[in-house]
Amino acid sequence: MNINRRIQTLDEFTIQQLRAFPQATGELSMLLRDIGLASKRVNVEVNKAGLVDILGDAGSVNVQGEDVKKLDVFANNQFIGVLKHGISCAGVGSEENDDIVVFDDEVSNNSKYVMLMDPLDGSGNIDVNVSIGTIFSIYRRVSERGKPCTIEDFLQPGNKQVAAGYVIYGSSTMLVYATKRGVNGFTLDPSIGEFCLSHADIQCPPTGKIYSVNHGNFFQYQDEVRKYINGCQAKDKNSGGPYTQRYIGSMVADVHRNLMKGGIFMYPGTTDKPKGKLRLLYECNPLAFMVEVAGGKATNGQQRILDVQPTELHQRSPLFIGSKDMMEELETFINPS
Ligand code: AHM
Repeated sequence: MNINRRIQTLDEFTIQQLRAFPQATGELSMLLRDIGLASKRVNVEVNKAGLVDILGDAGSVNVQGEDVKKLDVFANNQFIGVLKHGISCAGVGSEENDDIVVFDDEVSNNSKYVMLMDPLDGSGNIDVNVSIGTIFSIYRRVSERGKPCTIEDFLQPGNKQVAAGYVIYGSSTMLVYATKRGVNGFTLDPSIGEFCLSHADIQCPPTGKIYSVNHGNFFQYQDEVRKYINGCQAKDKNSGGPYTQRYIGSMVADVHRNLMKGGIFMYPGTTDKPKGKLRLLYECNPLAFMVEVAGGKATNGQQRILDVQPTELHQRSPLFIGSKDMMEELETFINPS
């Protein structure tokens, strides 16, 4: 082993970042540490999912009307449990809970932040050994400190996010998070149980060769979106088409790949579901924040995702997200000026 090799753990990194802000209290570092801890617990269960009776449906339906998988429930409980017993989070909004979960105790009421999350995104893929993820979004609360947090703390536009990130449980487990200062990725080293900085200052390539969309819905998309998709398949594209189609069905994995390699991900509205499937607060906003910090773009087809004023905890939104040049090309189809 080369003992001179510099390995920086997630905790070391966040504390180092903190030193740039002498007035900072360290609460954000502690919150990220708690997220790392909860995700390590989830990771253990994801890795042994084939061995224990934790695969499959929990037998209930969540607020979105979708079957809840057992690992969804487990992940939700782990994150809420760890955050409730930490000192940085006043409450959580989760895909798995109808209402916000308010940690009404003395320590939590004095906490600075609230968190929104999809504890296990891509849960349809759990049973078949395909990458899944956790998505999180952190806001500074707007309600009075010392009192329980309120729904207003959660219904803030994405441009108010303090930090956002995801954990991807894939061929390796990675935690990637962004603040306005940058996007950094940490790979879990299972031998020491620590997330170690592996992808510093991630930049989304301005263009790429990959487009990600559910082609099964093609005839339900609006004409402009269909024309853009046809363009992605055309050989004579100025930008060197045809593009390659990749769609995992786990948005974290699709967006992570496009963030690293360049590409565009789309979940447009359909004739049946004009607002699409994805949730603004804990799926679209955190990924939009990360991709923008990395140099990319994200819209709902009409407006920058991060500028949408939320009205409901579980509201849905169409999403177009990815490399800057590819997004600008898309905009010439769906939003011509
Ligand atoms: P989930 O929260 O139930 O897992 O749904 C979200 C997932 C995204 O990760 C993915 O991009 C999308 O649903 C896939 O949906 P579809 O099968 O309609 O293409």
